[in-house]
Amino acid sequence: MKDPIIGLTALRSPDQSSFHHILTGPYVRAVTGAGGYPIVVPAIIDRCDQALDMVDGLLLIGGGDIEAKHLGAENHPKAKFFNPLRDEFELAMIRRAAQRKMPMLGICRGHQLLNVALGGGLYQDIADEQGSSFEHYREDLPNEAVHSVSIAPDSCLASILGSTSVSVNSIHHQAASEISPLLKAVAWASDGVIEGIESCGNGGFILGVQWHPERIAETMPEHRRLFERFVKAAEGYREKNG
Ligand SMILES: [Mn+2]
Repeated sequence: MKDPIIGLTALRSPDQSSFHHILTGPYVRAVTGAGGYPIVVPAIIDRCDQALDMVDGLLLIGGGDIEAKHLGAENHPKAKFFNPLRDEFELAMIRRAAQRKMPMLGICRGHQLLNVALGGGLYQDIADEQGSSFEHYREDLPNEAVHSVSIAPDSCLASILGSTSVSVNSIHHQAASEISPLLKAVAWASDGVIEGIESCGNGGFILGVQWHPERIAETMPEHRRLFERFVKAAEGYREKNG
């Protein structure tokens, strides 16, 4: 049987003359290592359904900040690396995938976007809007654990990781605020920043993590299990809908 196909939304190159769609290696390795076959889903706004028809699961990767107009707010002065087309495309893809009950995994920006797409809110800057002085933006140590996260014992996330606490990397200055009515907050840093959201009852599987498990999956095997569980959910989706 062929591997479940995982569609990964792409970064778009900051080089505005080339418009490359970029997918970095660690995402490809993490999905492949978990038994999935990764494909790049380019941001073509009027082809969302065509893209979703081709895949068994949707992985929303990391990237720049979401434009605040999607929150009904003004952009915070510290918000950066906007990509308006990607925002619109990913928000539309998430809403359509949710209607199909397609498994989704959101990483960093993808985790925040899952929440926003499904009706939740966003702190545009943790220090200024959430009032935490803990530094979550550690791009100097992208592949290393820099803080711990506590996980709700009754959550899917805890059962996947086999623990109610995990060490994570952290490359973000924004964070989920109010949680979508379709999701639950299930993981927190010690300053209260939400690091995990999920909806995994009734055969569905939506998981968002604020950290970058693809970058530490090889050194900290518990993070590999997030991809394994996601690919398994995609396999179940294909069996049901294929
Ligand atoms: Mn963090």
